[in-house]
Amino acid sequence: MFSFRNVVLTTLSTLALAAGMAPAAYAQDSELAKELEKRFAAADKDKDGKLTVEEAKAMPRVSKNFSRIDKDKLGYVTLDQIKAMMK
Ligand SMILES: [Ca+2]
Repeated sequence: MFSFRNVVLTTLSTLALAAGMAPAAYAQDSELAKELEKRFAAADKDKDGKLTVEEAKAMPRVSKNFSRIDKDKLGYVTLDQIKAMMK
C-alpha cells in the first residue's frame, strides 16, 4: 500500500545523507586540487602554465607518467591534463 509518510521519510533521509556526505567529499577534492595546483605552480619555473619534462621532475608522479599525460606529444603537460590523470 502506498504510504505518503514513508515516501516523505525516505526522501528526507536521502537528502540528509546527501547533505552529510557531499561537503566532506567536496572538501577533500578541493584540498587535493589546491595541493596539486601549489605543486604545479612551484614546478612551473617559467610560469607559462605548462610543465616540460625538465620542470616535471619536481613532481615525481607526473615525471614518471609524463608521456602518458602528454597525450598529444607536445613536450609539455598542463595542470588540466595532470588533474585528468589523477582521476
Ligand atoms: Ca613551464
